[in-house]
Parts: sequence; C-alpha cells; structure tokens
Amino acid sequence: MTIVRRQALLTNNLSNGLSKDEVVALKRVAQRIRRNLLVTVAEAGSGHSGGSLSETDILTTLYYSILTHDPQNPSLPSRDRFILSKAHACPALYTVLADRGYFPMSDLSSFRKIDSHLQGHTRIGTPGVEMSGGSLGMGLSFGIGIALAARVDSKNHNTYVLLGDGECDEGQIWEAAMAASHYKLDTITAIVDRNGIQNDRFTSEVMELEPLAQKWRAFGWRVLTVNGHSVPALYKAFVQAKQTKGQPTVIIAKTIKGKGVSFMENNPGFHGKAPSWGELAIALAELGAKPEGKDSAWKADMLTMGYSPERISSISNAIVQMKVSQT
Ligand SMILES: Cc1ncc(C[n+]2csc(CCOP(=O)(O)OP(=O)(O)O)c2C)c(N)n1
Ligand SMILES: [Mg+2]
Repeated sequence: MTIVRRQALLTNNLSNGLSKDEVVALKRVAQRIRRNLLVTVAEAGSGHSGGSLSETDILTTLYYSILTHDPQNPSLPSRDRFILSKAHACPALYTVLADRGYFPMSDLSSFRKIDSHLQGHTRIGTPGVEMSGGSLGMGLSFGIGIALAARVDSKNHNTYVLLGDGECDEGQIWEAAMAASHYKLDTITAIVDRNGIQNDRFTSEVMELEPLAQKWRAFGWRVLTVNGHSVPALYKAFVQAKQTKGQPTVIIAKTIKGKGVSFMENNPGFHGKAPSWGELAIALAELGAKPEGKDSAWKADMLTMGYSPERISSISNAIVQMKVSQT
C-alpha cells in the first residue's frame, strides 16, 4: 500500500488499530517528509532540522490518520485544530501541509525567503497554520482558548497542541495545564516532543523536567507515554486521548532529536542548523534515497519542489559515490 501525495489514509477506522500495510505506508510517508523537509532547510541555508525530524512521525500520524480536516478547505469550521507551539520546527509542518495539498510543493523552496508565506516561524496566513508562533510557551493557552470557544459554540472538534520539552520550562505552559483540567477540557490533547534537547544543550542540564509524567498528572491530566517514532503507538495514544472523558490528555512522545540522520541524531548542534548540500546527500541516502529504481521517488519530489535536474543529478551522483566508497 502506498500513500501518494494529497491522499489520506482512507481505509482506517478509529476503533480498529492500523493494519500492517497502513503502518508500512505511513512510515514511508514519514521518510518522504523527512527527506523533503531537509531539502527545504538545505535550500534556505538555515532552519530547525533536529526538532523537525523528531516530530515527523507525530505529524504524519496526525495528518494522515487522525485529524478531521480538508486541505482544500483549510477554514472548514468543523476541522480539528493542530497548533505547533514549538513553531521553530515548522519545516516538518510545512512539508506535511504541502504533502497533503494545502499549498503547492514548489512553495517549499521559498522557505525563509523574503515575501514567502513560509517563514522561519509559523504565521497565520499559510493555509493550514492555526497560530502565529515563535515565542515559546503560548500554544497550549491558545489551544485551550479554541477548545473553550468550541464548547461555548456546541462544536465537537478536537484540538491538538505540540509542545517542545524545553518549552515546558515556560511557566505559561503550567498555567494553561491547570486551566485545562479545571475546565475538564477533554477535547484538548497536548503532545510533548520529549527529545531531551533544547537549543544547544540537553534539557537535563538546562532545567530538569523529570518526573514529567507525574507533573502533568498532578495538574489533572491523563498521561500517556509512548515511543514517539512508533506510528502504531502514536495512533493508539491519539485514539485513547479522543476517547478520554472529563479530563485533558497529554501524550509524552519519547523521541530522538534529528531522528533518521546519523550525524544529526541526539546532536544539539543540529537544533537550528541546516545541512550543507554535501550533508544533505548523506542524509537523503540514510533516509532511503536511491539513485535509481523504486526508491528514487525523491528525485520526482525535488522536481515538483522546483529544483533543477542538474541540482538533483549532483545529489544523485553524490549518493552513487557513497555507495562506491562503501564497496
Ligand atoms: C519565549 C522564547 N524563549 C526562547 C526562545 C528561543 N528558542 C528557540 S527554540 C528554543 C529551544 C526549544 O527547545 P524545545 O522546546 O525542546 O524544542 P525542540 O527540541 O523540539 O526543537 C529556544 C530556547 C523562543 N523561541 N521563545
Ligand atoms: Mg527538545
């Protein structure tokens, strides 16, 4: 089973788990997103690689199998809301939104350029983006506002807020956490991207968060701790969150910053750094890009994103050279 761009997972039914084929297909989508977001950041020459790669499986699971939404109608009143509170990690969100058809894939190559709607932090105006972000700590309060407004309007959409773990140092997160449980807001789900790194240091050095699950529990939340790179585990947690009544749910997603690329994994140096074109070729190869054959779809993706055949050939040749030097 292959999920092509603009397609959602059409066969799933929330009450059943994902089938093996669906899991394989979603994992393939996540690899495609990882490759395309790194191309996007490499082209810009700046941007947040690490936190985008750590959240990719979370976003893929949400946008392809959980959220009720319509990419052709981003303001559909009944849509579920997704808020990227850690808004610096927008390359993954932009790539997912383009992949789902909210805007053309070719827009990705304008990331961080003047006059582009795809700036280095999210802003309202980009189709599919719900909150202008960048100043950490605001997204949960924003999401609670949306969820409370939905209650007043007797609407039953769900609101999802993705937080960084370093972001949980912000006092506003805990004010919001208190408010959500006070109002018994069971339509809000927070996800903490627990990658253990904030900026250029490990969270345990900057500000110890543990015992994080106990803290959320003490604030009245249902806590689910999952492997944030396991699509079936994430899917199950999102379904459980949806079924929870009378209290909000937080999913602590244990992730690896830079997931999927050896020299970025768990490396604080790639929090806010773009790969060079040489590093990109290595990264793409590690993410399954092959010069020819069925795993060469990355080339078609790059063409769709507006890159020249010469640029694509030079990356492809670099991948061939890597294979040669390994043999
Ligand atoms: C209020 C505020 N303070 C500081 C920053 C600068 N800043 C940008 S990203 C970042 C680290 C965020 O770490 P984390 O929340 O763990 O995100 P992730 O690891 O997922 O990238 C900081 C401190 C900011 N954007 N907003
Ligand atoms: Mg972090």
